[in-house]
Amino acid sequence: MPPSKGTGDSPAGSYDAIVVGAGVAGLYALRRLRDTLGLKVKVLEAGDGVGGTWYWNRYPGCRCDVESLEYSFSFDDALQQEWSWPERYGNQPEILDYVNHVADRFDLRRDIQFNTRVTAARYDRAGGRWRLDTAGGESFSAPICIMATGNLSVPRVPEFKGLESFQGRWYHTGMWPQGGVDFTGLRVAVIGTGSSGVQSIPIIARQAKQLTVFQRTANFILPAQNGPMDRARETRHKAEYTERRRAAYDTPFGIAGYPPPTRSALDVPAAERNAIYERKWAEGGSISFLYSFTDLLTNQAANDTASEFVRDKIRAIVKDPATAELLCPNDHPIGTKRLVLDTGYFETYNRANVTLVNARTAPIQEITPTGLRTTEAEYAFDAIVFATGFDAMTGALKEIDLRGADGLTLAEEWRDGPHTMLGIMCAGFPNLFMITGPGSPGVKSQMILSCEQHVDWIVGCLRHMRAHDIATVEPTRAAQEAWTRHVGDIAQMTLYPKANSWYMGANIPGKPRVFMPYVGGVDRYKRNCDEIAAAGYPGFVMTPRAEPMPRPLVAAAGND
Ligand code: NA7
Repeated sequence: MPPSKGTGDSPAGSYDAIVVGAGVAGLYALRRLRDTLGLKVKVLEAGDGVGGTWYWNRYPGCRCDVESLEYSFSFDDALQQEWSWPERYGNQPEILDYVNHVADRFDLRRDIQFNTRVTAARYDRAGGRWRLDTAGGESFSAPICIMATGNLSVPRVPEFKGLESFQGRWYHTGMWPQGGVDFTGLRVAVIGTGSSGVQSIPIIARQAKQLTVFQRTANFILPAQNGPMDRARETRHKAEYTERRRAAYDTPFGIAGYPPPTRSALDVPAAERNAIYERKWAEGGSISFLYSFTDLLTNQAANDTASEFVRDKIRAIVKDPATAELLCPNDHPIGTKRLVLDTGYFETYNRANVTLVNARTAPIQEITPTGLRTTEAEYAFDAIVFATGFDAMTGALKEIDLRGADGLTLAEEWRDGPHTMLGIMCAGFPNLFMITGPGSPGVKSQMILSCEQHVDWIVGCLRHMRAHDIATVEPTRAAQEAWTRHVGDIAQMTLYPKANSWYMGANIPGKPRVFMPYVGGVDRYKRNCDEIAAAGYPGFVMTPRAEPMPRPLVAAAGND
């Protein structure tokens, strides 16, 4: 372990730990490493503010699909008791306010350097340090490096010919201008109907003169049933917060309060089954719906019953039958792509100024100076919105020239898909930790809970190293490959690999088709992590420090 805070003579740019990213993961890592372990930490952040995903995704309608009472930090009871969310689901400005409040409340900003994009990270085995270079030409070094770079942080605009020739304005939902965009009176195209498209389309439709939506794949979309926070429910929830947060770790998605299903969809008569789906539809939310029956994500016939229920809903809402049919998803089982929660999405297609175009049968060929051309027609637009997603899960890590002890880059190591131990570490990359990396349940869970769980596990590991005079930790190749195989094996037991999703890397041309998240459940995953820690980290190589650390090590005061 590196020395405790305040050793005084370290050169500029030299720290005990460097954290890349000041989103929820990076902020919590800073809080724990600095305030619990007493380390000298620097957080490097590309943006000019905290918040990560919630900092960049400012598109209209951007909202979390996990309820706000759940989607928040659990590490400080006063924080969770005092913060009050206005609605059932937090929207982007509210969540960003919350993250800023956390940064101020715990005095985190003083250790964050904004407007600093990390371009390279190399490990020097002889010196036992990571050296990070930034786009601005600065260098930082530390024995410990934590990549809190996010799973949906590299926005992707498809490589359409002619984009540079477009004379109107174009936007990507994940790089939205800070001041917002006014589409009043404009002819607007939205390309993409994932969560970002579905959330923004109803709002853009209300402003635009004409909105044309280009849909390549119809998605399963459920009503969020958002509304003002039910204050009685909030009071009850807050009274049970500690217990609820603990119970969340015993659930597959990291969210407590949904009674686990007990029956197969196929064991229930059709009328009763539909009544259950109807109740879940009215209740709102995705987990509740997927929890209708035990086998919606593992049995195609069971899944078909839920898929057909949703298709019938679409047919009932959308008045034009051809548009309704085009909006009906039919190429993947429900839940195998990220379920989208909406507010008034399907109703939007009943507006006279909204048109849906099938970009599957008529793919977009090029952007023109005045709009775009598909294989079938040419369209004129004043503005184009790319809601085309992200190079998910591996994009941000592969974008950095990240080289391990043997000089190989992570991108080379992951040529055929990500190989990780627990989604937290990689063989050959000593003391480099990822928060919610591929191979962890991160994106399939309540993300803040997973960030906290990963950081807590890392803090436990660093404490173990400090107690045993260990200089470096890294997983063995054998353990890493066993874990990576296990992640794949679990996925194969489900319907998930049937969808061309960003979980599979399918939205990026040339990206290996590997199912990246761990879908064995947060509960099973956390037990596994805890058992590894309790057993002294089997599957990891711990290299002793050449010279024992001077004692005593002074840990700063802070919560454990
Ligand atoms: P997603 O879910 O990856 O959605 C991207 C959308 O863009 C999706 O509908 C894609 O169709 C579409 N797309 C991508 N490239 C093209 C081209 N070339 N032509 C037409 N359409 C295209 O990203 P989001 O930002 O909406 O959501 C990401 C996550 O954020 C979401 O899952 C939540 O977890 C929050 P495709 O389906 O690939 O055919």
